[in-house]
Amino acid sequence: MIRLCGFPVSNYYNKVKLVLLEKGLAFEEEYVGLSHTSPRLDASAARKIPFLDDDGFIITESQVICDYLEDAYPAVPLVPSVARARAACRELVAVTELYLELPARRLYPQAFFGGVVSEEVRTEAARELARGATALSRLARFAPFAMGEVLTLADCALAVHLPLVSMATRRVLGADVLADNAAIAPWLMQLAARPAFQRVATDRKAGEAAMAARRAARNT
Ligand SMILES: N[C@@H](CCC(=O)N[C@@H](CS)C(=O)NCC(=O)O)C(=O)O
Repeated sequence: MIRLCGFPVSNYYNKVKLVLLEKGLAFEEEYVGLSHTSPRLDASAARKIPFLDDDGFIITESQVICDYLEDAYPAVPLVPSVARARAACRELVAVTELYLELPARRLYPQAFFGGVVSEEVRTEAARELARGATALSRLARFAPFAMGEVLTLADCALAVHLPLVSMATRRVLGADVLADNAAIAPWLMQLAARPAFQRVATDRKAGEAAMAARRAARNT
């Protein structure tokens, strides 16, 4: 049995979950939090989530997990079969994660957790995010899917990352770094009609509510 380990508030967890759902694979979810004392987290090489446990084979890093799923369970492919198209699909995911999600992540403490990020961090993040937004416009087609006519791994990754990038930059930098890309909103709306994306959204909302309740209980 495939077990996806982590928690449904994580965008990287949800990227893998979308891939599992869209590939139609049977899997279980195992809640693994980031507590320093969690023995289950020891299974993850860098003590990060998500990680996958496929009958005792443990593998970490969302992109590596998705590549493993593609190799081990090819029946419903989510990466094109032609070498150049395969590379382009993975390039779009890499560019989005390196130059949009990761710099936006530096803003998350202020955007989502009540902290404050320094002017220096904001300036550095803004510079990198501008590079990412330009690269995204060059690489993503959103016609109707991220890579063109068929749904791919890129849709699963971008759909969990881009809304966070927009929200974090709007809240911390005062403007959505992706605002100029008019194709994103209709593409997201179209994906939201798919059962896999609906399930991930529902589970994420439940996870956020549970997290807020735990935080409130700690503060009383
Ligand atoms: N490159 C990793 C990123 C995963 C990641 O950043 N996970 C976060 C939760 S969303 C995490 O485990 N953070 C704990 C930490 O950094 O110690 C992947 O693609 O799986």
